[in-house]
Amino acid sequence: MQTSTWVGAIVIVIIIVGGAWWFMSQPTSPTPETATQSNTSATTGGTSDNSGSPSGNVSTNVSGSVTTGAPMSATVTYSASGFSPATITIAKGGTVTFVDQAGTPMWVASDEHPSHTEFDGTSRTTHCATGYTGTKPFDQCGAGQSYSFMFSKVGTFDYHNHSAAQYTGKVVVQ
Ligand SMILES: [Cu+2]
Repeated sequence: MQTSTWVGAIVIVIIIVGGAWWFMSQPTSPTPETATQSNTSATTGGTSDNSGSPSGNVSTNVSGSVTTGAPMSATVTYSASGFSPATITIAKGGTVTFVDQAGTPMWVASDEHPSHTEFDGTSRTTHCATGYTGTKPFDQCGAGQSYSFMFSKVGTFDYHNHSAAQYTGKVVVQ
């Protein structure tokens, strides 16, 4: 009984393996058609994906912002290669935080170097003076690890590192 059971099992395995081999080898000629069909459907799928992705981007933009699409806060890092990103866009009323990761002095200040008058017309010697009571300047007025400034007016504002003025950047306020 055991021997006939083993024989039966072996026969079944042979049938399965043989059937599998036949099944695997059989579609060899129909495969190109299948591949062509799947390519066509893949292209169709890609087209529908493309038409679908813009709406996905739109919904991302809508959910990511309320008015202009620019964020209310952003971070710029200062490294050995300078400010990154070199141009940052922020919404009016938003705050940009500059972080020194270079290990060398960072003094963020509005152009032009060395007067720093471009942002609001006041010079560094005026708006960095002790006891200055005017509008808060876009000027760190000294080197530091981190500097945050809230941009309350729309425009494009160039800045530099006053401690190493060859390193520059730009804040776009929308
Ligand atoms: Cu300067």
